[in-house]
Amino acid sequence: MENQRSHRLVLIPPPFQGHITPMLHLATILHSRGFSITLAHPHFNSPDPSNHPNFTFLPFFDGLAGTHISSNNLTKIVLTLNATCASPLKELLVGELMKAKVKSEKIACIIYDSSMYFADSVARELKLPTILFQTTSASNLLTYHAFARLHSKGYLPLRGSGSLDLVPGLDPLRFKDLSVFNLANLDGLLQTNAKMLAVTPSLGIICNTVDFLEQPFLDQLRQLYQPSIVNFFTIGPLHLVAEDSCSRSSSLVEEDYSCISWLNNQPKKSVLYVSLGSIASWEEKELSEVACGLASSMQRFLWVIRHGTISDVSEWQKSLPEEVKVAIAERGCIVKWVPQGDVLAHKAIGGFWSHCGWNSTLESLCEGVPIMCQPNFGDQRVNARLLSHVWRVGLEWSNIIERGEIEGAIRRLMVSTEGKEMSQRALKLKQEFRVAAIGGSSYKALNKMINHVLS
Ligand code: BUP
Repeated sequence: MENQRSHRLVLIPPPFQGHITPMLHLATILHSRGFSITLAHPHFNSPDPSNHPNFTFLPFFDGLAGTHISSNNLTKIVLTLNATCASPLKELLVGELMKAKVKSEKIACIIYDSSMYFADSVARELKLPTILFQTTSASNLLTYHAFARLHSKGYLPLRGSGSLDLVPGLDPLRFKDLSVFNLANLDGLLQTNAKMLAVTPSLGIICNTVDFLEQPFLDQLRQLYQPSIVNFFTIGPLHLVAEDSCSRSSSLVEEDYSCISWLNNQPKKSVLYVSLGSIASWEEKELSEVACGLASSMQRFLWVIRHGTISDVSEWQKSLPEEVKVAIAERGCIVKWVPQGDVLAHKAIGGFWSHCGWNSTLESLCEGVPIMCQPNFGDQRVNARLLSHVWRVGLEWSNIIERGEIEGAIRRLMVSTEGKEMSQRALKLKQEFRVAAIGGSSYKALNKMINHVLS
């Protein structure tokens, strides 16, 4: 293994929590398997190097200073990164190649996030092998391929109700399940999509998914990419595969562990964990409806209201009806950011009201926690469809942010037979994930990938 330390991998994440987290898990796994690791990352929204003393962190210029990340400007950020970062990255890699020569090291591979597609041609210019890292599900990647077809047939923009047989096994997909539905920046998305799908990484694609979970979709992907890409390394869920490798925090925000003490005092499977992830959030009026719905559901709840969601959370709480304040004090815990892995693994958690980001989806299923689906944008809607219709561990409901609707959905998830059946199915998946990660398909795919990089 020590000999392998002379092989360095350069990993390139974009500045989004949902992409940085799995890439750091991947880095942790590969470091534990003997590689030296460099994280070459945009300056903006970057991870804290002190949490990962074994890795070298090298920031590069990105043109994003002062940007606020929201679901509305993600495509613009991706376009900016791809227009701005090629030269800074090239300069950085040339420097790394020189250092490697002095240290008798070899840069074995560049592993770039799919949204940092510019990195492929930079690496190619420097004659470095590449792997593309796909952080979304295989099924979602199939929908991205379908967008170009829809566009060429004049289907886009998609508006109104309707459905399409787009991905066998996941059909029909309703218009509203697709990230191109009702989209303001459709041209931007199609542009990034086309470029992302056109790259041909020389060593293959890593997918943060698992064979048993997405086999029919992975088969379709393999067919679609032949003959230009033959290697799909399905080595997920990365957080589970990384568990034995002394995984450290990858959060861009400080985690509040007080919620774990609070959970320790709650009965088994009694708490609903509520979070819309790192980007989406509720407006103040919606927060009040959520608070009222949570209160009248009579369930215990742990609720993430991220910093900056509203200007003053304690002032807002004071404005709530008296019985809701009492419910929050007696049965609720509100925090700004949680250690989500620890929360979902806690025995007190019985359900997750989630935006269905892919990381959150995998993290929840790996702990056998069923999901009340609240997808917002991007791949989240396809993930919600998978959860509710394919694996049947996710509750599809009206998604109307009104207290009565919310109360009804929470009760369905937490106390009804329907919810209990979802919970049982989720617990079965939990076991299957462990088999895949510990010696099973994901472990084998990881070995295959490592051999491929070293050969
Ligand atoms: Br909120 C929150 N703690 O309090 P997704 C999130 N996370 O650790 P995204 C915390 O952020 P998309 C918190 O565990 C997950 O790994 C969470 O990633 C962590 O959603 C990550 O679930 C969030 O993929 O949107 O990034 O919000 O990926 O769909 O663009």
